[in-house]
Amino acid sequence: MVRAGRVLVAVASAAVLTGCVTVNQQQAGPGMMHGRGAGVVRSACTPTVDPSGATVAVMLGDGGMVRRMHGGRAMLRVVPASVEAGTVTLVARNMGLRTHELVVLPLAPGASVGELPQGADGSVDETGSLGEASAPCAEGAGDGLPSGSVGWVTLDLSAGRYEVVCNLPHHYAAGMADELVVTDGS
Ligand SMILES: [Cu+2]
Repeated sequence: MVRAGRVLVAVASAAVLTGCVTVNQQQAGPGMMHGRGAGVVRSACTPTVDPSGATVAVMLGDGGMVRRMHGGRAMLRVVPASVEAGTVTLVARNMGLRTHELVVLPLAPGASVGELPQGADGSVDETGSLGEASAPCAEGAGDGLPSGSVGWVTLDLSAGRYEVVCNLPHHYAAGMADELVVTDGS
């Protein structure tokens, strides 16, 4: 099992500035890796996490920025895929070009990710949702995470299997779902 602390460190180091400022990456010159203060090249937003809990990074992508890695398909990846029960902060980072979101749904025994029925609007039933991250540079629900933005949600998860999805129209069918396993830690 991967300790959540490492993920937390990674997330924290990737977001060294406070506030929520998205800077055009094209403004970054060759010195961007060395500069301090100047040349901010990413959405600078520090998720609020409980250091005593687990942190799960959720990468949201689509045919834009992840084309090489995933053939241009929409995708959602949860890392680590397993954490201990208790406080869990999911930090969603939209690496794609389109707006996405993160919704945590229970995964029924015997069910697999991607099997939920979709309505005529291309979304799945969110009944039983444990929470969502869909507000840029904020915790909880909002209107969606625009390209390059970060959102997060802290939940108290009991042991079980969960399906983390993007429930914007037709994104689930496009492959934006992944499994998160929560263990009892014993
Ligand atoms: Cu999406």
